[in-house]
Amino acid sequence: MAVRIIETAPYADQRPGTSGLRKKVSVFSQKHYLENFVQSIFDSIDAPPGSTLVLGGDGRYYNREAIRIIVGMMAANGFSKAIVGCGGILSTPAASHLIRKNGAFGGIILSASHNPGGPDGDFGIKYNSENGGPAPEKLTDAIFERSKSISSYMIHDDFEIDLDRIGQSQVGGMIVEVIDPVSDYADLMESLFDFDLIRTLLNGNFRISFDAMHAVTGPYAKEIFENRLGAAAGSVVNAVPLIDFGGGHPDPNLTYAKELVETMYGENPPDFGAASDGDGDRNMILGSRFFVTPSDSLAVLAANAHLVPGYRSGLLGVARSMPTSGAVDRVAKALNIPFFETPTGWKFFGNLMDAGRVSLCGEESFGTGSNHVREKDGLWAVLFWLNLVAAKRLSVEEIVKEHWKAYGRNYYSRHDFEEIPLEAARASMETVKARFPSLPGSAFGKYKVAFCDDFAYTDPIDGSRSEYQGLRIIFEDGSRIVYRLSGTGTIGATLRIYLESFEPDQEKQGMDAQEALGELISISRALSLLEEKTGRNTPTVIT
Ligand code: VG1
Ligand code: CO
Repeated sequence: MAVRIIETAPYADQRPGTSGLRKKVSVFSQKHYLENFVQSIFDSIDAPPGSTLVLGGDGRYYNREAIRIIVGMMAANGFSKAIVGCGGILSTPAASHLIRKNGAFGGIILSASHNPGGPDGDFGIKYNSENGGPAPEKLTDAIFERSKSISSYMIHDDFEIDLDRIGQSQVGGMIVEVIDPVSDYADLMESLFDFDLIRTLLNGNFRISFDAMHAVTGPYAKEIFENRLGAAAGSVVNAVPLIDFGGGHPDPNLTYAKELVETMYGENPPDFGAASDGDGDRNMILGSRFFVTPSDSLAVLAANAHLVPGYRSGLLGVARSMPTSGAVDRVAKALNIPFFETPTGWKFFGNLMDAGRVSLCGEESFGTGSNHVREKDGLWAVLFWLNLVAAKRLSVEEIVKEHWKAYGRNYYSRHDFEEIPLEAARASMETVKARFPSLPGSAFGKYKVAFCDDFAYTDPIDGSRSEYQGLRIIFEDGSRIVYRLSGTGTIGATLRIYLESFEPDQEKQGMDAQEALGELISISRALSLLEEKTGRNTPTVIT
């Protein structure tokens, strides 16, 4: 009998964070660690016998081994089919699409997103539900509860599968279907955007550079930009997914996407630059010597969506996470469409999309997406921008400046303080919170506090409540300081301070963001006693 029941003991630390369980590879390689979590998922989701799951990951170290284990556990747990990306590869948005397209019960995505990979890096696992989106908190809480009492798991451990060959095989009573990870996703993109128009743009003098950062988007970007859209060979760089991402940190921002930034700010830069993260759900957009903040990007996409075939009939509504700048709020107002402010993390957008309340969503953390899937989508955002550039016949910089002129500019920046001892990070947060009763009405230079709170959210669709989602201080002129502890880091705590001010006057929209936000930055440090509590004053990463 190849199905075995293995005895195990619980681990206490399997609480999923902002998007799934993320830990060091050394943690995941502990005995039964992955198996415990996978069995906890299966015990919590209540999949009827004969269900299908989609399975794939971003190709990082331990991806293949984990897929083999999960296939064996699926077969032993009574699933009838596993749809697996060839080579174990599936970007997060492609997995979301496959779950929806195949009517699967759900999917398991192996990724730690933008966190570094390799034997000393991070690994992660996330369960997505049948709508293609990250499991809601109710389910992740149940998985965590289960993980604390688990005593055995089931696995089929005697089978052969060839992950690198497209086709079907049998594991016990289950079919394993290895599929091309790219084609369905590329077809979906082709159905949303004007590929002919973009092709004309790319066949002219317009040059693009897409940096896949040796992560999952390489094969997708090659197929879409070079094969289907005719971009010059070599437009996609670092296109081969590597288990350690080439030693890099696959996080598309100005700090970690250094190579792309050098290209775009160097001599004779391409007209358009973009990058994505480890699992393909984030995006960074650059013009020649010009950076688009993700919050502005969301606002620009919303304001111009009617120029793109997939959104020609207008948007149902838009949503942004609380720390994301208010740029999109004004677009929603101008378009007279519903607007929602949710906690951080994509899972909160899913209910709104399923209920037909929003079409476009975004986060300040380089995440943008729409109701075409239930995850944020890096390549989708890049194609959206290319479609806009082609339709408007303007450069990236011109499009953004035109937007600021019409709607005003939100100066915006996020300061991350990584690897702080948890206690110190909490002390700094508590310092801010303790001031709340006395803050409203008090002035700091030109900034007068209008309102402050610890952000909480009641889901308008299912009524579920999420609390402690970040401390926000809102000033009378609409400027904001937000403090939040990250839910995705794997070492100590990461304290994020988000800063934002609004500038309607076109004459004053040309400043450097750090300069424009200078006073707010000082206030943010003072209110949190940051240096005293954490010993830090200089952020590890500024975006
Ligand atoms: C971060 C971002 C958040 C994003 C999350 C997952 O979370 O701030 O906006 O949704 O990563 O992104 P946190 O809790 O560390 O701030 V990804 O690309 O990992 O799926
Ligand atoms: Co990601």
